[in-house]
Amino acid sequence: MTEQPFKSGFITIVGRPNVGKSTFLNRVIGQKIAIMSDKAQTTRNTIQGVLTLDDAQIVFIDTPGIHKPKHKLGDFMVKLAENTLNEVDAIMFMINAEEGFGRGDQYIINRLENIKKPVYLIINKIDRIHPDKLFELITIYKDKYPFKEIVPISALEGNNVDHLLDVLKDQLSEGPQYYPADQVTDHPERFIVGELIREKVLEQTREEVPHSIAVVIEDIEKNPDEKILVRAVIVVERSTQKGIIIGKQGSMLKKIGSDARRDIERLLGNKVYLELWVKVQKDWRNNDRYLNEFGFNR
Ligand code: GDP
Ligand code: K
Ligand code: MG
Repeated sequence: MTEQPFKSGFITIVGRPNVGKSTFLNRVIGQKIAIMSDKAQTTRNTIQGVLTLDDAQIVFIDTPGIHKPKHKLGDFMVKLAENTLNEVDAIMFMINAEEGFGRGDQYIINRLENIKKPVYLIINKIDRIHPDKLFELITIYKDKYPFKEIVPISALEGNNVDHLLDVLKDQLSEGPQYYPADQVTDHPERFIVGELIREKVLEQTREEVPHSIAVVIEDIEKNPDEKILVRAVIVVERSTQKGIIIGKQGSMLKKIGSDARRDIERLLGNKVYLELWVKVQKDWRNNDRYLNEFGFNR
């Protein structure tokens, strides 16, 4: 019997906001490394999720959704997504089975025109549709781009995800194990802690607030045999937003804090004392200095 060579490679996941990119990543990695919500622009930086199998290692890159940018932060996010396309071994273009082909998809397909990497069309959320609709979608999308393969899945419920992993694995060539088997993400703990807090703010707020916030982790203090102290600042653009996030007699901030603390404790495997502040920083999304300070490096 000849032994199969170890395979590895980088695969990026692109698609309109809310199609389920982060949900997929968390499912295959088996741990919450990318935050999810029903709001667009939840994912702002690229997140690498590392899946190590017996015979292969796949590094997934979860990108902020590709869409027409409206402000500097949006511009940064779109560039980030586009830049990864030429540097990976394969591309997963994920769509939401509940939605038809739209301008957002055309925009992404235009971006894919000059890319020489294999592109897989992933039709997600099949748990929400009738099989007839699936057939219809496949017919429409087949004409739009020479996809290497079309794979329907449910990232939420797990349908067909193992099959997709087999398909992707076949695509990879022989390569080294880039990351140790127990490492699931390239992001530092501090980043994920900030994201977990941002997720709770997104869950609690409506309309313009979600997109106007940044979370800055000022300190993570670990002392043996004690609770880990996490000090974080939620940055908003206007004082009205500060009021919303704090809530009546601090009720909303308290809820955000206790929900986030639970997730952070799971991540760090220790009891946590979370200190949360809210600060107004006018128009930070259009200010290069603040973008840098909040971790959106160009
Ligand atoms: P992203 O913006 O593409 O990263 O999308 P998210 O992963 O944040 O998911 C957006 C929303 O879609 C969340 O509310 C998810 O729970 C939901 N979602 C993701 N995948 C599925 C799926 O396969 N089926 C259903 N029913 N919902 C899903
Ligand atoms: K989202
Ligand atoms: Mg996401």
